[in-house]
Amino acid sequence: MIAKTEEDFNGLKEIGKICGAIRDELVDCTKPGITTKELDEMAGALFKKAGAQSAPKGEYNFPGYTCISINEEVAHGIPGERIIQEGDLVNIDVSASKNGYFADTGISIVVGKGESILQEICDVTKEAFDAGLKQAKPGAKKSALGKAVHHTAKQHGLTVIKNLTGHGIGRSIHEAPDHIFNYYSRWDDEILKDGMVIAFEPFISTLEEEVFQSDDGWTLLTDESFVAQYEHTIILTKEGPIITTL
Ligand code: M1C
Ligand code: CO
Ligand code: CO
Repeated sequence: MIAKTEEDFNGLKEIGKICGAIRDELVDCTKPGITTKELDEMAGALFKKAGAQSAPKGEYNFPGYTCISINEEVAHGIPGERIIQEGDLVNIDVSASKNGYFADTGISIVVGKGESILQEICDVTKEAFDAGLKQAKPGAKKSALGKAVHHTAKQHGLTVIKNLTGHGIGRSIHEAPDHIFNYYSRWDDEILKDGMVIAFEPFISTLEEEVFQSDDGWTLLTDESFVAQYEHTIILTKEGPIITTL
């Protein structure tokens, strides 16, 4: 959407704050021994308390309030009986709506002491997000974000996932602009607009550049790579970006 009114800004900020707080709470509780289902039920209770609706559940009938993905699972992991272990790479992705406004945020973390490459991809993904954010201005090309993401990955000897993208958001979870790539696409000539609301979510990978879908119909997997994601909802303005999900 293009945020225009005071009501738009306030509505987007309200749900952004809720999603950001729930993401942080889930990250704090991501310890060895807890199941992804237990984390997800916490999110369900927190959404209820905040008067928010889970976007995956409400918009897609996803079997969970949040998406929680471990190791070979890159995104859209279904919360269940899987027990989190020391050294796991865990992605927590929280998206929801309130009063018709949406927010989407996610982070990958390493549980306790893990292989150093795992912390490295998490750090580089955050760095790629920051590099892309610098390009996120009204009047700039949307493709500048992906260019910055891929450049950051390559600087660290890493690569990006090419079949997952960021997206427009606001009045629904996924809306125009449809794709914010993790690489430079020369066919993408879209110009970012004042008030445009986007969910920017770089995916940085140790090796493979594509994910594939699991038989469960939801989970997106890799074969022999580790992948990290970092996502915020951002309102682009002439005065600078407003991150609603901080
Ligand atoms: C690139 C994996 C896709 N919040 C989720 C997302 C995932 N993006 O948009 O960040 C969507 C959740 C709906 C199932
Ligand atoms: Co998300
Ligand atoms: Co998203």
